[in-house]
Amino acid sequence: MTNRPAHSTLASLGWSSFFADQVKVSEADLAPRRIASVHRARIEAIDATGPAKVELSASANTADFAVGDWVLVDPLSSAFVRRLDRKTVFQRRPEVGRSRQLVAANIDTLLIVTSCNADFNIDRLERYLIMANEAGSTPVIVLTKADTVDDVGQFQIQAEALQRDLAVIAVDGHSTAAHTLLSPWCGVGQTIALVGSSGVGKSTLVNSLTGLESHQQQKTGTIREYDAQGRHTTTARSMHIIPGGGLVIDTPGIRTLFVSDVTDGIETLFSEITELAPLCRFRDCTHTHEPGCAVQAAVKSGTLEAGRVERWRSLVSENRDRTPVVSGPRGNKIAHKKKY
Ligand SMILES: Nc1nc2c(ncn2[C@@H]2O[C@H](COP(=O)(O)OP(=O)(O)OP(=O)(O)O)[C@@H](O)[C@H]2O)c(=O)[nH]1
Ligand SMILES: [Mg+2]
Ligand SMILES: [Zn+2]
Repeated sequence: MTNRPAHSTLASLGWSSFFADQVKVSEADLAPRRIASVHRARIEAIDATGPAKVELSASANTADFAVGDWVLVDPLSSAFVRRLDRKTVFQRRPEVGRSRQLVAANIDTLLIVTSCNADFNIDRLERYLIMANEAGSTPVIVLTKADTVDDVGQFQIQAEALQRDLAVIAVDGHSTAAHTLLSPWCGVGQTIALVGSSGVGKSTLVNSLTGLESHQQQKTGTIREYDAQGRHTTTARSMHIIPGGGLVIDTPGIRTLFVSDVTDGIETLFSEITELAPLCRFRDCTHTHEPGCAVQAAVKSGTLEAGRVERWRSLVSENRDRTPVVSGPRGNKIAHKKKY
């Protein structure tokens, strides 16, 4: 976190009216700071002058903060006052019964990173897309290690077919061209976050984007030859300034991403299915065996792939099984309300 934007302003760090509007008149003397890294016992931040402190009380839990959060602090003591509401948040529930883990907040674009090797997996990408849609940020698929395959086009075609209007780019993460390819999402004040399995090249991309000297770079690690799995080199989430504009958040590799707590992220991924549903004869059609089912009709006519419908069904059911049920006066219902 050592680069500084050429003209350092809060806006170049992602500050906007969305956050400014939350500051009350009585809070005008407080200083806004953006969380740049979260550790077990402390958090680090940044403001227009560079790295800045946020002092938490002894009882605070750093797990309540996400990299990318905006907080208000006392400008003299750096004592934490409050966190501002998030514009977007990427979070995941690692296991049923455990609380959700904050991966990154206030991100404009979520870069789902996968490599052109054994890591490339449709089922995995669909899960990332659902959780990215749910986060409220635009997903982009980044195919790394494009330099290691003869035909990157076959990966690109499969990835583009996953969701309507999905941007897919192929890169050699070591090359300076990676910066140019990602520049549409790295405008001044824009925040991108990199997520994906260990070893796909997230930190390698961060280093290419920030252009830092080797001693300041994110550590990168080797992968196993036979299955392309990395060794979980990155262990903490951190935010870095991209010279020329934008901020990038590096995250540790995720072993398995489960779908849970989703309200509309699945519908966005499978929009061609959800758009047909109102045309089915029955309002509660499950699109399996019902007469007058528009989804099954589309499969029969060849305009919709049967595999897509199967994957939609299985992801809907995974979401149902992994989302905690809150009991209320009107009986059990799924926790549907989005809360950032
Ligand atoms: N040939 C090639 N190798 C790459 C590319 N991107 C990353 N690598 C290599 O892949 C390995 C893993 O890269 P990292 O950047 O450490 O991967 P990561 O996604 O940060 O992994 P974790 O921190 O463990 O989650 C390193 O040996 C990199 O040099 C690429 O585009 N092409
Ligand atoms: Mg890494
Ligand atoms: Zn139907």
